[in-house]
Amino acid sequence: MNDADILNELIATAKTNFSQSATPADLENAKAQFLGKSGRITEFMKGMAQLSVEEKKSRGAAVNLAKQAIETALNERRQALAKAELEKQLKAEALDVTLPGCQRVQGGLHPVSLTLERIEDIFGSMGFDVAQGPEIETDWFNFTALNTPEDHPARSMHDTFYVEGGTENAPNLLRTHTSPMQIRYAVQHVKKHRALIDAGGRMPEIRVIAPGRTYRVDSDATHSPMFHQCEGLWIGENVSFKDLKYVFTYFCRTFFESNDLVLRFRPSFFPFTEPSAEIDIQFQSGPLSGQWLEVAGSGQVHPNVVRNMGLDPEKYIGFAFGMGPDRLTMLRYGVNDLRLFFDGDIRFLSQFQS
Ligand code: 2U9
Repeated sequence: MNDADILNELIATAKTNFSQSATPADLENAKAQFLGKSGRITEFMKGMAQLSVEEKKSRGAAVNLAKQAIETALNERRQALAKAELEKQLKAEALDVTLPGCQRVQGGLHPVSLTLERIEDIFGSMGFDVAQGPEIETDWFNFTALNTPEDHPARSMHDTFYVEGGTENAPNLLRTHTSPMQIRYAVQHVKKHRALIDAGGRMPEIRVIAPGRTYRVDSDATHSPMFHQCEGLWIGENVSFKDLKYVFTYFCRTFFESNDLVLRFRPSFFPFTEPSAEIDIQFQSGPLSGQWLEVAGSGQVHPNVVRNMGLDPEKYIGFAFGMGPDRLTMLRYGVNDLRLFFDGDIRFLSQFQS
């Protein structure tokens, strides 16, 4: 075989080996067999040492051409393998942009919870503490301490859910209002300051709201057996109806974000307050403009109730109010059926995400 044949055969073998290399590592091994230090091209060049200058020139040129041909074949195979690798990777990591997204569903507060937070913030800004307590109450805290007579209709089984526990004369029940929590709070407060009170000192005022769940035997479009209440209490040495009017006006105007909203106090009766008043509000603009809407009950705390807190009603006086956060939520958002709040329909509830 002459030089040309040998070099052509070398090029052909290299091309075959390269095309049979399935991975970049195989390809580099195949390259070493031809272009490496002891590869076949290098070996071929070693045999040129004894040749004449002319022969070296022509043979050298032929070897360089063969070397270039092998390097070209090598680079082509390198590129082909890299391309195949990239395609394999792209296929493995293929992304179908038409698939629906994996969005994380974010929950939100119930509209009544939003109202309760709002009430707590507004009264908190006026120095009211927030008290929470038991939903199963004793007859004493729910009725007796609140000056509710033995024969009051609210105490009947038609109105109140009685539960096991307690005694025949003092049964346990689901609280019908949050007022028992205010009594509990006041009794604790008075206990804490007993020494100061007995010494004739100035007791820090009781200023508290009690938001929470309450229960009555009642169910229709505007009544639910479980409903929310928020009651407030402010007791001190010189707390008057004037303060009630100021506090409640500020609350309503802030809650409904309506600075020209007006209040009306209508005489009423509750066993735990005397005198008592219903509180109506009137918007001056918007869809409810001009109508009088009842939003709360209120009154000066009855002397018997002040006495049940452990205080002298001749010295301590104040006011209380009670409102229904469910109804406030209906008014604020224009909801016309109370039951929507308790059905748990996500299409309704998701409209209140803030
Ligand atoms: C103490 C003393 C007195 C709280 C009061 C009302 C009037 C009242 C209703 C409004 C809407 C209940 O949810 S509702 O139906 N509440 O009319 N509540 S005065 O009186 C108290 C509370 C605690 C120690």
